[in-house]
Amino acid sequence: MTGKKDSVLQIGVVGLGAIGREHVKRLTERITGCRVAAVSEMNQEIGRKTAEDYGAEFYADGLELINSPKVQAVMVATWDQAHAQYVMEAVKAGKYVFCEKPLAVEISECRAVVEAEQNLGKRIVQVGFMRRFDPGYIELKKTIQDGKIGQPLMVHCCHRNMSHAATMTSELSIKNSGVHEIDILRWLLEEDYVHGQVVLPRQSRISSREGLQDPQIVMLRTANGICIDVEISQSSGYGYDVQCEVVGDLGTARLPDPPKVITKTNCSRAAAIAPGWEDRFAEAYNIELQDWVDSVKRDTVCGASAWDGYMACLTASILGQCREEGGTAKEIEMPETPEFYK
Ligand code: ISE
Repeated sequence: MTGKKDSVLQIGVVGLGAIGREHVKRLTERITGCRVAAVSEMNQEIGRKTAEDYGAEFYADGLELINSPKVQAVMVATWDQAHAQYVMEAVKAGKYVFCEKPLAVEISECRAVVEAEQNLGKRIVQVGFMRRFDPGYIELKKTIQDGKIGQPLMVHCCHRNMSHAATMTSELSIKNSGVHEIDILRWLLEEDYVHGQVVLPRQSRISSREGLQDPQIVMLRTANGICIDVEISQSSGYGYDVQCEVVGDLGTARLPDPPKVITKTNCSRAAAIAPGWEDRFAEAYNIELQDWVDSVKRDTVCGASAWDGYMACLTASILGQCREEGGTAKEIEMPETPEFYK
């Protein structure tokens, strides 16, 4: 892509579920310097309709889309289980690829992606951990790095979804939702994890169904001994709520709650809470995708790398084993980051 700064980046999007459709809209209406040239979707009716609405070409086969000469960069937004095969194809084709989180659901798939990228000799994979672009998390990281709260000792977090899809399981609750926490806290603290554990509270009656333990509490310890607890819930019932408080030896720092108008009426005080991640992290997605497009046009990548995706999947998988074994604590052995990803 060198020397293409002023051209229009031709993007092919594979997968048009909730996030895929959001990205097509955002890339078309909000992000500058690019266009959605092609889309692919298993549900051909949705695929063809989206292609028509956005003046893109429809491909029934995602692999064919990736290899089309009309596509310069690829976005993978399929269901999680299919991410790895499309990312691998894009790497094989030597095309920049933005993969929605998680990079893959299996550790072996993540390992294959980082190996393929290293063999190619150039970083072209970005994983869509959009929280890294959220102004609140960026400010929180700066606060910690400026030393305002001293040395971080503990982090208390919660990740509450208002409700969940019928396909949600105990495993996905960590691999699909919890994976955001795993990535953002590793980024925030700039430390790898050495230890993990899962604690299972009483089951919520709202999300009571076979195969879904909800909520779950994930505990992590970093290399320097910072202790993290994260409540992951798929059914808060009241809204989408993401909280993070870092406790240092000199003070605490808390992720801002997105500012909403506060009303005071009838002896009560109220402010709206976002119903879902689409609203809560809208700004983060805007910044993330604009950055991706601009970076690709400069022939480089930004944001979370395939290595970060691999480390998140590794941690989530070990936590999954902890839960399956009734919550036992486990060591997390994270390999050293290769030079290529530093
Ligand atoms: C969903 O897939 C997302 O990525 C959201 O950001 C996250 O908050 C939610 O829990 C996931 O299910």
